[in-house]
Amino acid sequence: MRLIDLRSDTVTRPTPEMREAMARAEVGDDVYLEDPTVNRLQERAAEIFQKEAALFVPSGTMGNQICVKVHTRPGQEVIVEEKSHIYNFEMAAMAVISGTLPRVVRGRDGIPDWPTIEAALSPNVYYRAPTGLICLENTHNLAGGTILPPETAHEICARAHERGLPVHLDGARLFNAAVACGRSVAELARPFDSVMVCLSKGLGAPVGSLILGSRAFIEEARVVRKMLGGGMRQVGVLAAAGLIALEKMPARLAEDHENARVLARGLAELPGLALDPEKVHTNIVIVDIAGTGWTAPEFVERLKAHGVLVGSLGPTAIRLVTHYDVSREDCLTALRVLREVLREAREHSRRSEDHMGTTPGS
Ligand code: TLP
Repeated sequence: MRLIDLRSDTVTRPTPEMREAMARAEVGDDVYLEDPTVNRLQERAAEIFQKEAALFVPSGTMGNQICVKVHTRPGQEVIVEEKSHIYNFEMAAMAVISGTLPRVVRGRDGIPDWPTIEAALSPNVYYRAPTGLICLENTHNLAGGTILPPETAHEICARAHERGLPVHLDGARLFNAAVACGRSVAELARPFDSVMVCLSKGLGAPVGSLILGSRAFIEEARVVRKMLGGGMRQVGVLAAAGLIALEKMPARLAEDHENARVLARGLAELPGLALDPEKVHTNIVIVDIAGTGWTAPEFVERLKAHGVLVGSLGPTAIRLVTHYDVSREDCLTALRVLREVLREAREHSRRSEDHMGTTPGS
């Protein structure tokens, strides 16, 4: 049975063009700054994002954590949104690696506003840990791929900079945001002091993320990357795929967004599922399944038995992510499977109610 894998856009496999480029990549030792393909990827990324410099890193998590470390010193607080990846899925790395304390704020659809952030800034007194950094996320994963409005980003960064505070962007899916709101990634990245963007999610590269920032920032980031064991050698084989991800793949992300909307509209019609399809603007669909009577892990197992893989997020939420390796046809098949599984569930619960004599009138 062919599986339809909607767990994440991280599952995408390299395209034939990427594999070809990987096989042919010119390489050197990148710790000596001598890998021509890595150098080309970094230069090209800096150009596309209109930042002074870029650094290729093994993962989004390492990219985010290098940025936290370069921006802060131990004993400082970092403002993060309560559902952010940096806070929920990076294993307390900012505490372990940077000695910093997350100060959590709540956002609407993952997007905090400046007054909320301002209220969480540390007062300027010696017996309180000072705020060292603010982190934002675009698109916001756990909020369902929501887009950080450029105006909100500008406002937060401008106010933060007035106070001498840097702002980091977890832009793992910044290309999705750019395509969905019709702006360039350079424009969305402009107000931020550092940006992390992933090549290995919707853009389809097998491995790798980039950090972007000033030349001085990237120099320091390279030192921290090495300290964390992220100095890579003939890594041009990966950068070659990254270059194709960067140049060619953004153009097709609109297709993933349209597939996600098709899924969302279809799911919203199914009994027991709750979501607002109007809120789906990129490639992530989060659905509350409390009304089915199943837990998310049970529901995920049922779907898996029918060849559809989705992710579970907490006790009653599931996540479906569209990407290069799922077609419109796959999405329609997944919807049919979901409808069928939910119908079986209703029949099952009706039969057991009959059996227990709990059906009204029995
Ligand atoms: N997200 C993964 C999981 O870790 C949840 C996924 O399947 O979506 N920032 C954001 C916003 C992310 O969504 C992710 C990965 C990362 C950072 C970390 O990237 P990696 O997995 O390369 O360390």
